[in-house]
Amino acid sequence: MIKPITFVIVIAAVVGLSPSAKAEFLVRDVKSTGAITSLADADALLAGAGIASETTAYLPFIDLIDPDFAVSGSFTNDLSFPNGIPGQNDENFAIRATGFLVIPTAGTYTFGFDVDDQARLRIDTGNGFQTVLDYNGNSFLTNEFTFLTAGVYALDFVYLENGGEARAELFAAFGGSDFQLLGDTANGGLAVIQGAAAVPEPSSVIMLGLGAVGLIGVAVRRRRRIA
Ligand SMILES: [Ca+2]
Ligand SMILES: [Ca+2]
Ligand SMILES: [Ca+2]
Repeated sequence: MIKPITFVIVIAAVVGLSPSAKAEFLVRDVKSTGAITSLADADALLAGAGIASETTAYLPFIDLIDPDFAVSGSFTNDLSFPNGIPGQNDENFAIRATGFLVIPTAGTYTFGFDVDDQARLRIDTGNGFQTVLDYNGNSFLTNEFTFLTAGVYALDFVYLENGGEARAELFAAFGGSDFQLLGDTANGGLAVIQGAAAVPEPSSVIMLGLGAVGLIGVAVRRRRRIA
């Protein structure tokens, strides 16, 4: 059980936190030596089958295009796929984007993607990853997902491009708000952070009465202690 003095430490950690340092997705972008046409193909590629090249980057949100062949989609903050080759219509590649989603308020959120070609979103609420969005033939797909407590939840997003245009967008809405890109906190989007593996169980944090900002402070403080 954390003693009351810990509150002081947590608040101090929040004050010293640089929000931009860890507020991002980790994105691995892998090009295949052969055609990939399904999420199963993408999974196999990301697991190591037929890798032609790859690049890993930290990105603030998933609003990605191939600038050489794309329609922007629902959001226009477009970033380039990290492993894309300038001047070339890139084909047959997949990305995995990971991070920890900060849910400030318990409740039902609506998640969505706008992609060309396919994607899948999974979230771990503590009992293993659950599929939230799974490509079903529609490039724009939404689905509701309920969090019983506020907290920090591992997120796993897989996307693939077979041919033609390439676009990946990942967003959510809550409480009647408009969709905002995950990670785009400047525009009201949910925060996505890295390195939250040492975060205590959300229920214990809620018990302490800490909000989302306090939770990030706990995560950073714990990681520093481990490091
Ligand atoms: Ca876009
Ligand atoms: Ca393409
Ligand atoms: Ca395509």
